[in-house]
Amino acid sequence: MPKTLSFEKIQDGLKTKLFGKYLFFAREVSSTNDWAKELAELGAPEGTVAIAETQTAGRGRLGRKWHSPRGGLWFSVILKPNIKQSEAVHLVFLTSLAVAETLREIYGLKAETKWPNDVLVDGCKVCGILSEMKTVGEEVEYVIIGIGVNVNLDVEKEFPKELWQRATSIQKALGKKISLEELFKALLEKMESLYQIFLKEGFTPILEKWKGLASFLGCEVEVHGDGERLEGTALNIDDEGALILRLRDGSVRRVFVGDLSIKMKR
Ligand code: BT5
Repeated sequence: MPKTLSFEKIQDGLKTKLFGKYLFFAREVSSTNDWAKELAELGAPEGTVAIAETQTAGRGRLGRKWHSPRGGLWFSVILKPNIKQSEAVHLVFLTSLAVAETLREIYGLKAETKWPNDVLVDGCKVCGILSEMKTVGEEVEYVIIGIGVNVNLDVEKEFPKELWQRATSIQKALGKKISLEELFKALLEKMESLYQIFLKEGFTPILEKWKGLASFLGCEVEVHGDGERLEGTALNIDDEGALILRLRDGSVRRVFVGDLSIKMKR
């Protein structure tokens, strides 16, 4: 299975109507989120996708580095839903759900969703999502959903040592390489079908499915964010995407941003 992406193969047989109808492909870019933003500013329609074989400046949240060697899927989707700025976080949940469901259905992997923006396999990060948006007042003009999936990658060879315990790849989990193009098309198809549900029925059905794949709920967790470290039990996710945490002293907090690590499984 090659590490290179074939532009013909990522379009061939794609069953979506909206996602990937306009598809931009490059061997190398700085960040597909930056590229998609440029395209959105030029008037690219909803569903436009920018995908690259490698990124030289792939980003995570808070400007953190996202390692993007050849063999992964690094792409960004432009969405223009009629929602408020505070609701844009729903699209991150929708996307991690799409990735987790796809990895389960096609490859039989026990993929899990983790607050706020991860998909885990074997307790390690296999996918990260970065959403960025442009707003006009309270309304969203467009959202860029950036998706990074570690696919045909040798974690120990291609990632720095500090990620060996925290990151995984589909290759590592399955013990073999898979078709990048097939996974990409399946992801777009799943995202599109969940997006239709989201537009018709709102966030509730998405969140319910997401929670069904979130094994950290009910666990002892640690959350780093906004300059503080919180410890407690992850009780729930509310309809604004906030983590509901019961702290050691029994009080309950809603947490909107942060990095969560699981201390003890249920
Ligand atoms: C994320 O940030 O998880 C969002 C990642 C989004 C990447 C996509 S790729 C396409 C699009 N274009 C971009 O430039 N970005 C998006 P965060 O939760 O902040 O996690 C970042 C942290 O994950 C880093 O600080 C590392 O510790 C770790 N990390 C970096 N590269 C990784 C990788 N490939 N796999 C797993 N973990 C990684």
